[in-house]
Amino acid sequence: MNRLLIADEVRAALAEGRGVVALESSLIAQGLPVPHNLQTALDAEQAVRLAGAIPATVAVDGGRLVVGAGRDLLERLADPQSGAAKAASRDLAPLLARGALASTTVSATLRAAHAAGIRVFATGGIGAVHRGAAHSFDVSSDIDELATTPVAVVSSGAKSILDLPATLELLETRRVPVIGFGVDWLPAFYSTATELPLPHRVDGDREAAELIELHLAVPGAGGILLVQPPPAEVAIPYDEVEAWIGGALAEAERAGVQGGAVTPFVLARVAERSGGRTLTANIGLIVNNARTAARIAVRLADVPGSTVFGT
Ligand code: PSU
Ligand code: MN
Repeated sequence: MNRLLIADEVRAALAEGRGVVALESSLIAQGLPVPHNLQTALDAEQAVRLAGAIPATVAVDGGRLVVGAGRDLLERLADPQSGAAKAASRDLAPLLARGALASTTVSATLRAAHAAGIRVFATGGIGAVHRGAAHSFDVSSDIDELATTPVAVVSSGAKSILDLPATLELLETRRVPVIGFGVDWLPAFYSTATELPLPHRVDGDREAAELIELHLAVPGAGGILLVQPPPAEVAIPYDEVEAWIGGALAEAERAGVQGGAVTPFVLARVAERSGGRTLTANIGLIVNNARTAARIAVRLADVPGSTVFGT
């Protein structure tokens, strides 16, 4: 049985060598509140189309790994009544086996994108090393999946509710290149920059596409992470965000939240404490990352795949 269901439009675009951008769906089912979740998913898809590429939102439904969710599936994912599960890559088989409805996190979306032959993927921020991970061992599987799956991810780095210095260290250990898209410093998700320098940078879609083509051709290549700040009009100063995050993390600890529930819980509490400002920033950066990914995907479709490492 073929468990991979690629939407006709996505399949045709891939066959014609056009730009395609994979999008995750955990931000729809767990990351953002109603009604912003569905609207953001549609806006991200629209941004991809306006930039000339085809969006492929990934999810799990009816025993299939869907690449290119239709409107109906997006609506079900966005509806809390439908109780969509959160699928990281390790959950794919169990959720497929029981025909569950599930969103896909970055790790599961990476697997799906690669299986479908998609090379560019956009998200808000990857999951990474949680604060206190030295004791809790809570490190998102997104990092290990990125290390082994040859797909380019366009993001605003890792969510700043996480431990960003430790995340950069772990990305280095797992040999994931972190590339500033027009920036030299790691963005802090809701905020423009941290004081953490990035090892590499590209300027513009064309340079990004050329680097991605080359990286994916390197023998044994895994993924590559491109990072860009949120749009200036929605970015929030770092110190302000830090205060909300501190309070939200303390709440999570008091409430005994664990595992996959941690990220959605903390994101929701930070949004509350900020009076919705982090929500506006989160939405803005998701759509902006989708747009940038689409521009890069369009360029990538034009870059001659001529790199070889021959003997
Ligand atoms: N970015 C957002 N909102 C989100 C996520 C990313 O702006 O909700 C999701 C992604 O799907 C990411 C997941 O893979 O959070 C990480 O979850 P965890 O920390 O449990 O690995
Ligand atoms: Mn976790």
